[in-house]
Amino acid sequence: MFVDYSLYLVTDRAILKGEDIFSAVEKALKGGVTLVQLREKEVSSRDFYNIALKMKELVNSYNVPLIINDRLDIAFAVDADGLHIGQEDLPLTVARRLLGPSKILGYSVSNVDEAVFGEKNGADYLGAGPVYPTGSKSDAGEPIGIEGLIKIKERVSIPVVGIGGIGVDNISEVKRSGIDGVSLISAILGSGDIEGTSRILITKWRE
Ligand code: TZP
Ligand code: MG
Repeated sequence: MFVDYSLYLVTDRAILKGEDIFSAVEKALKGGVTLVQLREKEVSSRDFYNIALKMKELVNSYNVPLIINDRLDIAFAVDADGLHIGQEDLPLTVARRLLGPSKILGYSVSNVDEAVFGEKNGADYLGAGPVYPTGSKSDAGEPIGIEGLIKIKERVSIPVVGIGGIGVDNISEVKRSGIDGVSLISAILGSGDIEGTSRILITKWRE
């Protein structure tokens, strides 16, 4: 499956201040996001399932894949296009074995050792960060900076997506590191104009 990692939206309802998540994601899709990850940290399994089911239909109607954060069961239940896991989630090898070869499997890393491990053990892409300080993840750790991204990119051949503190003002600098895409929460969902900001970001990325 060809996946365009250029502008990868990760959802966070905390930042939406009550705006409906589906209409927010649809604006981002209209603006040009190329991949969407549904990340739900504080809902019941039933609610996560129901949101994921509807989100899958919406996102796929724009020919964009939907990735589920952390929950393999939810990914299976809604036949999502992939799963994204971190260092504290199911072991990567187990997730790959259960998921099968054809679904997209993403893995969060913050250094070269984790990145090399990820590539060897079944990840299709790496989410590397935080690149810059972020207010969207309390336990994100120390920023790795552009230098950290470059080191990771040099050591693996699978796609690398930068995450953490990326927005309109620094997306061009991140692109120059040579990575394959950027993953964002607040710069898109926290902006007053989700569609317009997504369009600016994808335009800058493609410059
Ligand atoms: N993982 C590392 S940083 C981060 C996640 C989920 C949060 C990114 O959010 P923002 O608002 O784009 O900095
Ligand atoms: Mg996780």
